[in-house]
Amino acid sequence: MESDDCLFCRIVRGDIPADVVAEGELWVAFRDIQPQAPVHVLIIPRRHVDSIGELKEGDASLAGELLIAAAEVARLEDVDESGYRVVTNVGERAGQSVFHLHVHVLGGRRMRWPPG
Ligand code: DGP
Repeated sequence: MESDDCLFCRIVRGDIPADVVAEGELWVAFRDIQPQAPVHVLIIPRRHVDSIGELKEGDASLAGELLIAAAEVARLEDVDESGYRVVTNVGERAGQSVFHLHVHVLGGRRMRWPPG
């Protein structure tokens, strides 16, 4: 999908408002509009990537930054000690509905396993 049509690219550009909780050079973190837990933040790369399935060897620093950002968001949202889950869905069958890579950070309640 071209970035002009991509919902999360539009959030990165500021065309669509979002409740931003943190930002880095390569990423933006904002609250999910349909929270599945008391804390539910999405971390997205500023650059359009469909999913982690599209990441290449040269994207290692971006991939690492997204995980480090997840830990930072957990600290900011005060769930770092109580526990939290980091999820990224790849493909429609796995539950991906927005095809711009995003990492979910969920916390503030007990998580079950296996996920549905
Ligand atoms: P996924 O199903 O893994 O692709 O997650 C997409 C998430 O994006 C879903 O939890 C709802 C969230 N979402 C969809 N549209 C918007 C939006 O316009 N703003 C925000 N903040 N979140 C959105």
